[in-house]
Amino acid sequence: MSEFKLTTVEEFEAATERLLETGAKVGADAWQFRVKNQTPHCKFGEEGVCCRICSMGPCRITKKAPRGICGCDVHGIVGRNYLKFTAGGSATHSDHGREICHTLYESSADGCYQVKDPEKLIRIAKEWGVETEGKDIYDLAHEVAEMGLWEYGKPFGTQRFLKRAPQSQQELWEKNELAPRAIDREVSCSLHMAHMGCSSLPEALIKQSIRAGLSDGWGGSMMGTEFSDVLFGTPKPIDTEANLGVMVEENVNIVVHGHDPSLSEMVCEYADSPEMIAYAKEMGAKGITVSGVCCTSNEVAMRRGIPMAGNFLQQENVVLTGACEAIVVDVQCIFPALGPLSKCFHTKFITTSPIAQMPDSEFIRFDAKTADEKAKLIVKTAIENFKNRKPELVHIPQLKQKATVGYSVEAIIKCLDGVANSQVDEMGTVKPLLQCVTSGVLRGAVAMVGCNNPRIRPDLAHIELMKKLIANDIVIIASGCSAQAAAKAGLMDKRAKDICGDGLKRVCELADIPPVLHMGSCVDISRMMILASELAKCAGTHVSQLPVVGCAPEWMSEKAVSIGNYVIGTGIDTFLGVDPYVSGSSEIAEILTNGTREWVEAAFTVEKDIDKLGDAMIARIEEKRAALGI
Ligand code: NFS
Ligand code: SF4
Repeated sequence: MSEFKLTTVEEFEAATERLLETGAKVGADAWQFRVKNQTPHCKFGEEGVCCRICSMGPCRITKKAPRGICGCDVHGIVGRNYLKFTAGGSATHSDHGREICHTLYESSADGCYQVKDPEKLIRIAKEWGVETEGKDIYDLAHEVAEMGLWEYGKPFGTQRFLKRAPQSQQELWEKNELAPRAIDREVSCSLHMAHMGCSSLPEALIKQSIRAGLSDGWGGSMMGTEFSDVLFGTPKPIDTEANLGVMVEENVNIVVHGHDPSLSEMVCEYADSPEMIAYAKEMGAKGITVSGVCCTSNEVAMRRGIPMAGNFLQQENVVLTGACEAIVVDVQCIFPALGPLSKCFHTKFITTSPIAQMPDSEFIRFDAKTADEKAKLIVKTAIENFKNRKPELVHIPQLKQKATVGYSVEAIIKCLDGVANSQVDEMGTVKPLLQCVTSGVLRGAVAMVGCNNPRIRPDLAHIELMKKLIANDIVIIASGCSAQAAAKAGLMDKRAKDICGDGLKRVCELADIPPVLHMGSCVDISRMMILASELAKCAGTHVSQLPVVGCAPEWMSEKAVSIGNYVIGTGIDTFLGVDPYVSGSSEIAEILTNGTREWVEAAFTVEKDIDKLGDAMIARIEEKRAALGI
């Protein structure tokens, strides 16, 4: 076995520098240059004190001008901006979940999509009170999918999945009017509250932010995750690789980017077909390599072992290799820069969703009914583009690490069974995991999530924090671009156990797992909510009492703020490395970092110094242990 060594951020950066040299040759722009043009950022925007929700403004709050023209003070303005930011994220994640419900509704025995995990479908159907006995699996799929779609617009009641939370959490939600009703209603209601002349009371604005967030985490995102598992299979541990070195120079390289697995699953399926591989050979390539960027990458890595080319701030790099025949995208986190950038190379930038249309792209509209022919067309387009490569521009940085991914809640339960060798029923329980925590072998767990952001040296915060935490016997569950940062560094290689504390190292050895567990894409943070809930139920505590915290050190998107709201809304303290534009209001900042405890027993901590952020998490975990007397 070759010697194991983590890849450093310096090595990532050297690879990027080399790619930017290629970019310079062809006159390509890159985010590194655009950041310079955009700095320093507008202070009013950064503090969240600018309001432009009516045309009497824009109003900017300063010492000399403490109120907008309508009389709104800074706390109302910052709070409204925060609520709208959350609503944007909740709408986005939830609409992704809605698309998955539609895909499930379109599934059939002989159509483009089948049900790959019928047991999970039956489990959800029973949970929702649907009669399953003697029913055709596709009839059941359609019935459950339609029920899922009603969760978006039902006139009465709250989200069905809330019942999965511990009773104490459900009671808090009810008592404080935080239990999310129909998902679309929470998004609309947020926009309504943030309209000119509606809410300007900080408590009301933050409460609604939490409720809109919860409608994402326990509604739209949870359905996105659960029904993706039903359609494409519940993830199980699988080996893959990560970083740009997964692209293969002799092959046709197709990069899938975005979020909805309906597209990428189909593209992978066709790229793997003998017909397409033969066609690629005919066109002069050795084969076809599909790799991924952002959350789409997480989806297909977990279910198929498709390698991960990179995370958010690496999306331009895949084109800069000069070896990318097509970058195929669906929705979210896609740089519009990919249009002009692809024009500097032979790369086809293929957009597929009416929701994400961009200049300088080729639009191949994708939908559930014609998914197979469209996916085939996309793969063919990439293959036929191979001959247009400019060999003098091709350079793939030879950086990659092995990773074991695919730790769904089901998979974690199964792996951990081996550790405490307790008797488990067929579904398994989280008892062994809990025993590891109560005995102190593991001190606790951190959910590391979120993006990259040029405000933070890319990937450094994710990687340094993870190294620090695992050395302190804290297991990491990771998702989204944070998970990819870990994989690129080598932290999802099982051999990374050697840089852990003794307790975590022992657990990794016994359970045969890496210390950083890949739980999926950002909608899969709903898996983390289920895991935390199961642990709390098993321990007979509130979620807020568990030695578990959340962390998004490099977050950037509206979705991330929605996530933050539902993670604290579920009772889990959350640590951020980037301020969510609220520093302009002492009242909003106070509610978010402390006041929310009164409603949900958790709050945010914002700390830009990464080392201090890590210390604060460890201290919080130890505080929780002490309070439980463990
Ligand atoms: Ni999450 Fe996924 Fe990445 Fe951030 Fe974007 S890909 S949904 S938002 S950037 S982690
Ligand atoms: Fe200004 Fe009030 Fe209009 Fe906002 S709502 S732009 S603070 S007048």
